[in-house]
Amino acid sequence: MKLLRTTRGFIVEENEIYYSLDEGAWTTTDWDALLARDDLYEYLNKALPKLKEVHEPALGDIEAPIGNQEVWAAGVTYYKSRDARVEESKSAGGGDFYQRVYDAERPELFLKATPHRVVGPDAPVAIRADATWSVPEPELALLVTPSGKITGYTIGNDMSSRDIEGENPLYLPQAKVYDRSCALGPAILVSENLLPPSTEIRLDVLRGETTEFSGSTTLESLRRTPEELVRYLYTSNRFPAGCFLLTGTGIIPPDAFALQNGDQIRITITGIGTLINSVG
Ligand code: DO4
Ligand code: MG
Repeated sequence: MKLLRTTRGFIVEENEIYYSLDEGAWTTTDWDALLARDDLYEYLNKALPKLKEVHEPALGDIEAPIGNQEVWAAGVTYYKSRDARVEESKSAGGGDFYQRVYDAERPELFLKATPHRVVGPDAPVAIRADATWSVPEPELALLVTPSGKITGYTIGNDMSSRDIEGENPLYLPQAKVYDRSCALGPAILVSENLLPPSTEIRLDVLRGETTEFSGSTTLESLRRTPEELVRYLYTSNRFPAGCFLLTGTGIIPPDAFALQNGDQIRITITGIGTLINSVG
């Protein structure tokens, strides 16, 4: 079952049939209250037979599935990310840190975005004005409730300025956090089950008619479990509205590749959907 936030209200999708959460006893206009529920799956399942069927929402009506949640991100959780970072930061003397964090028990976690820095599907993500080497990072995003329960999954794009990050690891917040540096959506897959290791994450970057880059990975290559990442994030740290946690990238375009304005970024995760954003 999927949950969508649209300009016309909140929508539940089950087997490609769409239902409005805006009718009758199940009316809800409070996205934060919905996302904070530990029983989100049971709640929507119970609501479903009583909801009114509606048309599939148009792409332009779908908003980022975020209210007042912070977006956090894990880093260096795939060996491909580790290898790329070791390489990019070698001359700055930072290479060793990436190898060490990949092997360590404690993961790398950083604050990626506050809600106003997040865009939804079909909206442009940005390249930082002073960056020369920017890439998309296609990542599985967890929806985590205030109590620390993972109740859903969506798609995240952790836009990154690799030249800034590579110059000095201490520049990471500047390389990662700026206006429109994060995309989320289109839907939240609400599920009681963990996603299977075979779940594929796929990235395609189109430049005009040409596919400039394509790559894929699966959750099998994710070195950390979602629960382990949440446990560290929630240690001595409260999230009154819950949060989204991006789980890291396992797809790294070759060093010669840099995003340009006008590129289209398509990120597909099995069972969730495709998040499409242009750069601009
Ligand atoms: O430490 C750099 C950031 C790593 C990251 O964002 C990732 O691996 O996805
Ligand atoms: Mg990342």
